[in-house]
Amino acid sequence: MAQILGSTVDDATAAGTYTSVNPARLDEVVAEVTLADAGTFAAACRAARTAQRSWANVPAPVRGQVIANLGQLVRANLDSLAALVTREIGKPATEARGEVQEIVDTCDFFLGEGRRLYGQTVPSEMPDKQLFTFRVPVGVAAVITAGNFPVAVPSWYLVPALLCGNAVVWKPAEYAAASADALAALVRAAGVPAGVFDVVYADGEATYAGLEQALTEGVLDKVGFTGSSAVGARIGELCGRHLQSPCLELGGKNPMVVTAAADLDLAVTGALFSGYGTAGQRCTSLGTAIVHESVYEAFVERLGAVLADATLGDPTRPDVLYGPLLAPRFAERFEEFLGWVGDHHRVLGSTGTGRITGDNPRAGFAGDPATGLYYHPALVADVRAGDRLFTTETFGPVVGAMPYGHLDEAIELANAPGYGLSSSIYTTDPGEAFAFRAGISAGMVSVNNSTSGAEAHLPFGGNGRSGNGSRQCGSWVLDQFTRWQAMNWDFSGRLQRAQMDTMELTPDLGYRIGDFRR
Ligand code: UN1
Repeated sequence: MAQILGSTVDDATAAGTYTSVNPARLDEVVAEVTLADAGTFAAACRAARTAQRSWANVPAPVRGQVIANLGQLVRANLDSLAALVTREIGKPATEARGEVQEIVDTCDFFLGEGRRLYGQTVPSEMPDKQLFTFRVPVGVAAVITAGNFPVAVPSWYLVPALLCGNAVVWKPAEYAAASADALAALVRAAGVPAGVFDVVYADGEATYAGLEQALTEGVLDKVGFTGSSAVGARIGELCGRHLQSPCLELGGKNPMVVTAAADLDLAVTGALFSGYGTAGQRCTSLGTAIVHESVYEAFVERLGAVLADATLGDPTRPDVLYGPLLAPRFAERFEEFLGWVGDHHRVLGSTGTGRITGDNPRAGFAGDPATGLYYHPALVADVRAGDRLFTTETFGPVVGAMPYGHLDEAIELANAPGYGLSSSIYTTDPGEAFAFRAGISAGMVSVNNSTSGAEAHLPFGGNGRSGNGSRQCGSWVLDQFTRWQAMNWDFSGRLQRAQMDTMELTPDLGYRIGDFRR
């Protein structure tokens, strides 16, 4: 069991403790975490402010080498970090390895950015004057992340933020503290100097108060947040009052449209993974399958059948579709979501609903369900546009299904909940695929692929209730962690006034070429 301190700040004040347990074996404690208070969070930002200046002076290619070191260290520790992720949040072993690989991919992309981080030379409208642009680090970034991707999603912030010359204060999810602590150790081992990167463990309210204090003191320049739409809105409001635009990656009610022209087996396989992989606890997880009426019954029946057949259970086994829910609070919330199932719905996909127990068993369960937070999957057919199950993100192994008649109607339904993170369409008709792409409000669109499956070098982010339009990953995230600085340098030896002392060449705008038609 790991003992984790709330912060490395000298005068850190404790504000309670959190016990992180293995959700597959609730009696196994993974870490005891001391939580920090708001003042400690602000102190960490203050210390980061001091350290940031010298980090920004380290040449970008050298910072890129630190990112290369991190990628190398993560690759060398892939097995143990993935095993820890499985142990702490119950993510199946194969998916946990994929998650760690995502950090390596992120490092692979950004290590080269240290040798680019391009600015531009821009022509001036005046002679003997040159214009330039430079990318300047924003300063101190506070990064607040969820625990469903306890190491990959944080790396999407930490890696580019550090590469660009920022200092980072990271507030991970308490229920994934041991995984965060392991990643933090690798970041330090990669050569990030002390003070440039700090980790603060705190609960939600202390974090919010700490953000407010740091913003008021002027020691925090950027907030990155991955989590719920409700908390994202609070953070956005707080940052807005301090004239800052946070990078917000929020929830999703990600639609999958299955048209009459779809390869139905492929669509069913995609729905199974995107709806129930990671126990439906990705922000890119499938929310509602919107299926053409001509194939609706066949889709529901096939998805229900493969779901009923899937192996659930011990996440260390190689072939499980999903293991336990992340932590007790997610199990409680999932039970609430199940309360939204109404009389007009049909529930398919398992031998029961709710928590899997000896009395409420799941056929073919791998292991002993009594030890962990295991839940039956639910495919809820016949959801309607007014249902809460349709309008609201349900983090957990539940997917809704509804029929549609015309593609326009499907697109309208897909946009209706007001989120806009990910989406998917299954069709063999390119016209339908492009019509969907143009009509859907989501930041990400998959064609003949699941709603999950972002890659580290493609922009990731949402609109509406899914975010404020910010994008992570690839070169797009550089705009989150740098600001453009424009420079003009006049070497003419005289004052040249822009727009007024500009050279003019006299045109003859009345000139016409004549009529050559005869
Ligand atoms: C998240 O759930 O916050 O595409 C991120 C995916 C993963 C990332 C999910 N690569 O589902």
